[in-house]
Amino acid sequence: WVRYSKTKIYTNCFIKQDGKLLLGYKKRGFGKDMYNGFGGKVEPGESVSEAAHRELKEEAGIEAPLRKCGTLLFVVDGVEEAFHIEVFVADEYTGTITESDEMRPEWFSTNPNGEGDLKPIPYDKMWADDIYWLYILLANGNFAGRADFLAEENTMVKYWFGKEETP
Ligand code: 6OG
Repeated sequence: WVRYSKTKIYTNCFIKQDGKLLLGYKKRGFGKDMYNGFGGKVEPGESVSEAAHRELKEEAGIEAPLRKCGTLLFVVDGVEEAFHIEVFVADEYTGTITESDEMRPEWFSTNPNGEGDLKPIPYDKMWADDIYWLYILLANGNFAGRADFLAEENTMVKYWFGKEETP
């Protein structure tokens, strides 16, 4: 394990509305064939919030009044840089949800049994950390967490996640 080095900052955005959660099926690159929120690297010269809005537009074709709700730090065995991810959420959006080269958007039910045509949130096809904080996001809470992942594997060897207490 690299004990200290640099962090790279990413965004991850979720849209929730009326018992539904919008996720994207990642078609290529990092996290391929898994579902996640919409996001990516913060580019030089832009703020984290600007990056979040840009990535949501690029990957899902929509705009939304995003609110920052969580901070995650991941260290991967053998990878020098740690991943710092700022998580955003919105309860509404404007525009037409559009598939991109990178992501295929899909609605899921927040009900564990699904609802009508909608399947429940596919935790088995998501990063292993998501199940520990997504329920806090869905309940409008804020959270922070960290995890150590094995190299090129969706396996956490050590982790901690928590709901932020409001002062
Ligand atoms: P691009 O490389 O496609 O951005 N990401 C993670 N999200 C979760 N939930 N868990 C992880 O555990 C993650 N590692 C990375 C950040 C990658 C996108 O994937 C997210 C970005 O939204 C390891 O530009």
